[in-house]
Amino acid sequence: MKRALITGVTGQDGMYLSRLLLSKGYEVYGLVRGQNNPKLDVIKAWAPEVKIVTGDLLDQSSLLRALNEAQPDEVYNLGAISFVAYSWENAQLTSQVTGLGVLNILEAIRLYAHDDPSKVRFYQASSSEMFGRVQEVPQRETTLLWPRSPYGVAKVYGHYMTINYRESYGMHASSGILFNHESPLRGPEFVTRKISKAVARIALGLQDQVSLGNLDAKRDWGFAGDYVEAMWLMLQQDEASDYVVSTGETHPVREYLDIAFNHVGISDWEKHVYQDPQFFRPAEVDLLIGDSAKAQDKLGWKPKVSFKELVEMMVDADLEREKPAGA
Ligand code: GDR
Repeated sequence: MKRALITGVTGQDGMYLSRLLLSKGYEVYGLVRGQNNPKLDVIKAWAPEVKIVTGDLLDQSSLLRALNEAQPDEVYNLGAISFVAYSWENAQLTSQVTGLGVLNILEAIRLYAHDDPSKVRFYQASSSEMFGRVQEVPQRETTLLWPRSPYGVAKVYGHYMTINYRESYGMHASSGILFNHESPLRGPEFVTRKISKAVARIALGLQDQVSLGNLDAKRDWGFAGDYVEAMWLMLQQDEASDYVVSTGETHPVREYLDIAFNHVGISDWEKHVYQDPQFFRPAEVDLLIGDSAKAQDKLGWKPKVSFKELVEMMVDADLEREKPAGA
């Protein structure tokens, strides 16, 4: 039986990945931070078989302890401060957790597996946010990185540190450059879930308007359930490497709104949406579109859920959650 340790297990990807690994017969350990973490109950309900270990990406000795307890064959580093907008307000903390946290876990693995650092396979959650002011369209593994947010800068650090540990110590360390990926488990601070939740509530007569930022920003949005498969596939390869994971399609926020509102029978949705300067960012990533040819060729991976299916899945889940009890 293989063993895996997941950091960020209480997040969207951690939840999908834990179920995927459990379905493949893994013994799954999830690293959870803090005292009385409110998300603990969520992961326990979602996947009760996951064994919880406590630790913090900022505390290297806690990571060593977690590794000793889990004795993993595979480590998936999904833990991070992941909300880009927040990273301008908390740039140092984001740099520490999202950036330095990667070094802490890599170094902990190197110390733990000192006889053979390649025996623990490592996945780093890198991000399309690293492409920022894009230098090439579509973006691929070799595209020059130009991050446009403190979050993006921290992810670049983690990305290169992963490559550095692979090259310096022969670690089986792979970096997945994942474009935006969403699901009904997405946090409500991200634009897709913010919209799906608002649309459901507007359809149910529970609210009338939603305030948003830049509606012209474009993203390459896929389904998180598809993307965690790519993570797993990366660690099953003989050689570690870096892979872009994306759908190859880009859509403006406006189009997401259009599909979501039309799904609940509202076509004149503009009257329900207003733009609020507080949701605009100091610097924007305007056009993200990924070329996942390498992942498709080498991993045999491809996205299954279309953009329209994704939007409708999220709206349907929020309609279910928001409908009055007994309805
Ligand atoms: P992103 O996701 O920053 O791409 O990072 P987010 O959903 O927050 O923003 C996407 C785009 O939508 C625009 N936008 C708004 N965004 C939010 N959150 N709220 C709004 O009201 C709003 N209005 C418009 C934003 O300006 C932006 O252009 C996500 C995260 O999951 C990262 O952790 C991950 O690395 C990347 O995706 C890939």
